[in-house]
Amino acid sequence: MTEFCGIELAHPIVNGSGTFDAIAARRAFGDALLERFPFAAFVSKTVTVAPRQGNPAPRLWELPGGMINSIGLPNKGLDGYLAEDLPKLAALPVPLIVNVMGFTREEVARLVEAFAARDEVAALELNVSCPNVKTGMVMGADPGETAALLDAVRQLTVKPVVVKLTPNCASPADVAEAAEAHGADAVSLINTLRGMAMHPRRHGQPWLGGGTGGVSGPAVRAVALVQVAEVAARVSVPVIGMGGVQTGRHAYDLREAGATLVAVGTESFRDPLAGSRIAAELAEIEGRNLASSGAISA
Ligand code: RRO
Repeated sequence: MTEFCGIELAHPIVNGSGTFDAIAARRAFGDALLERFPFAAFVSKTVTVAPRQGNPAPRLWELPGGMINSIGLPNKGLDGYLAEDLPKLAALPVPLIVNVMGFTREEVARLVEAFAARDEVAALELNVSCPNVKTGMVMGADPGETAALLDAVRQLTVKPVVVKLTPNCASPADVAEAAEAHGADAVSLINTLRGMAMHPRRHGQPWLGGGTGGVSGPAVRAVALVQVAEVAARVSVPVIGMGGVQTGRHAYDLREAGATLVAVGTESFRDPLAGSRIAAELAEIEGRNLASSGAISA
């Protein structure tokens, strides 16, 4: 068992928001998905107040070490999510963490208030780090903005509030410290690193419909490791570490750097059951280490 903000989890592996469509997976795999759910908690794709179509295609570019996405937050909006998605996600056999994003503090407050009232929701994750919308400002890039956001929403819920940090700023640790000081119960990192790819045939044009995107996968693992280590050294709230995790060893490294939970993202696109495999590999490594430390006898 792993404890996270008062929530009991079967193991330390969760999904990164937006990287596993549990509703589509349930349609594809039926009840087998519920019997072998790959994550100890499910983090849903970002919800916004208004419905969104997302960015124009193409939305993905494959890299040698991962991919660039420019999805642009397509979702049904708050009302559509509450009516259609929440009942389906509540049927999953693990706690539900709902990821929300607003274009203003008032919008975030509206989302937090709405989910605070829902028993199906175990915790909230504030996405202050999406690289793919042109807001002119990413709330999570600045410690003062992050503090002001938490001041506006913290008192609206007693549920744990996780702040999803961006790697695209001067100091994620400064932002994490501000988040903790203003009431965040946990932080998660890293969201994707801004990147772009040129169109292979159209001179001077980007490939992605959104122009730029977010880089994920093994290419960002070393960046994630250093940022998780720096953030974990600065805050005492739990950290959800993620970025390029493909194996139990990668998850173990992030735990060694200070993460309590580890999220799997891009790897789930290659294998929807990657979460279960990584959880088993991690348990094996940690069990072996415990045995060799003499904490348990062989
Ligand atoms: O939807 C997206 O394009 C997206 C989001 Br909200 C995010 O937080 N991170 C990302 O890489 N893509």
